Amino acid sequence: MTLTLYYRPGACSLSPHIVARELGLPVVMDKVDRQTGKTSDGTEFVKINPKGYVPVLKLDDGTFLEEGPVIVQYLADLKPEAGLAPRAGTMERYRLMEWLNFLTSEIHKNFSPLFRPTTPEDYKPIARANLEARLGWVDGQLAGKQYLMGDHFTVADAYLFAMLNWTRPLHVAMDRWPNLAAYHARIAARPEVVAAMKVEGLIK
Ligand SMILES: N[C@@H](CCC(=O)N[C@@H](CS)C(=O)NCC(=O)O)C(=O)O
Repeated sequence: MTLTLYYRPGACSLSPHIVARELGLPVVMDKVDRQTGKTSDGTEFVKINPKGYVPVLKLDDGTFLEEGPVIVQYLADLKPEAGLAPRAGTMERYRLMEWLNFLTSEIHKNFSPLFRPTTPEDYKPIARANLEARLGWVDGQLAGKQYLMGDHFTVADAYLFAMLNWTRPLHVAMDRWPNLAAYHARIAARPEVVAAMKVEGLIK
């Protein structure tokens, strides 16, 4: 089975990259060049995903799967025994999807305007306040827990980790949220996370 993950270094595509590595799946990593917008073979990325964003997973049959929260579940379901997502149909799986939906709509999309050069300056403090309120809530949820779902690392943790990496360039100080800061450091130390970060050139 050949899977190809289109990614941009340090973007939310780091989440499925980490998941693939944690699962031991031999996913081919194809970098989308930020300047040219082309993949490694010179294809215009918008021809692959007209929405223009990573991640995209190319499947064995040549079709494409989009949307990070769905891609990570697809990958986890290829190796359910690894436990990166509870079995489909269980209440625990809905709890995971509850996290993924919160992360994508409330965390990810409050980060996005802070990166976009076209965001009006007077909106940025509002987006920042929204983001900080939600990160503060997550900090409370992590009290006494190793990971979002409890003691086990899941695909939701890969997603939140990828986004927490953005706090540094945006000067969102994490030390006011001790559970979240410890959680970020805990995930950063996982061997497959270190390996994924190295492949993307995020650390040496
Ligand atoms: N709804 C999409 C959003 C993905 C997204 O926002 N991707 C960003 C990177 S984190 C992106 O590629 N933005 C366009 C760009 O960087 O040019 C998903 O959840 O996968």
